[in-house]
Amino acid sequence: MAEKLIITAALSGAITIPTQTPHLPYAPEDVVADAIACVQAGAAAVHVHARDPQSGRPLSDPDLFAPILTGIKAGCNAVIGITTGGGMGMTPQDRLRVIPRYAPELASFNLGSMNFSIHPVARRYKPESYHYDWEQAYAEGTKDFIFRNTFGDMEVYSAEFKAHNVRPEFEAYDVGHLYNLRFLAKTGLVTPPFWIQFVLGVLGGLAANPEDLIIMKQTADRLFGAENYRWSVIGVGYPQEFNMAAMAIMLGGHVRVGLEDNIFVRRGQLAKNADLVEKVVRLAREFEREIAGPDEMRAMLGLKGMGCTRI
Ligand code: KMH
Ligand code: ZN
Repeated sequence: MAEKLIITAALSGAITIPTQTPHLPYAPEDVVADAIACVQAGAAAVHVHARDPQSGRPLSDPDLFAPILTGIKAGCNAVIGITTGGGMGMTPQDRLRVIPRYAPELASFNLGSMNFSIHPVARRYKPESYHYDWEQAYAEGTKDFIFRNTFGDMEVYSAEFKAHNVRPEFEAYDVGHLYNLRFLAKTGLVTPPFWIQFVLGVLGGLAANPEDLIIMKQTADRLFGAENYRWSVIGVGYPQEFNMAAMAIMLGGHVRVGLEDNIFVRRGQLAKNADLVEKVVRLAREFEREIAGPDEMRAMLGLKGMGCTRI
């Protein structure tokens, strides 16, 4: 019997733009409301980015996270994972500031530098149809965006995560990233057991298809040993998000969904965050996979608990 399914809700991210969907939350009260609704729907964890509350532009100012994090803590017992991936235009140093500030239970740790683009999205919209003036340049600008996570950066990140007792959620977009993680482990910078997100479907990384998911899982099994890591999958786009979710449910992995990665619950039907979680819960029921609550996730991953954070 596979262990209980951990569902993470990625609420807003830094890639989806407000013009794509009216349901994208960016004002803190909307992000908090979505987090609570997702936990009620079956999510154990939420993955949090911050944006300008008025325009929805992704920003890295640690102060912007405060009302979101305290609101989520007050409203539900979700495991809160904070991004250190940030968004376009943010330096690795900017992105890391949330770690000493909040010392969360969990934070993303991206495993390599890469192209990371949504520029094809920009082609779908006429210049006059954007809701905010930053969106077109942001989306088009990703064509030349290098998502920087060098070995030097990862060394600094490893030390900072350790210093503040933050559990890394390793984000692996390609097979090479798993080798990078093995290198970090070999040099003693990080220690198993690992919690890894296979991020599939980003333009610049592997695709969200069954073959690539299996390659990631087989490579991780070989490099780390199946007993030394747990995996979850992000399928970017629709229907990839749910195709990958179904595979993870079958294969004993875990699932992340949310408007950060996909905006549709059915073809052509825009979703709220909780709709995406509900759909995964329905799929899991069909496969008789039980859902883990936040405290069950804490026990499974050995997380330190909200009481040990600065939230
Ligand atoms: N936007 C996702 C594809 C992070 O926040 O560190 C990857 C992500 C990275 O969630
Ligand atoms: Zn993210």
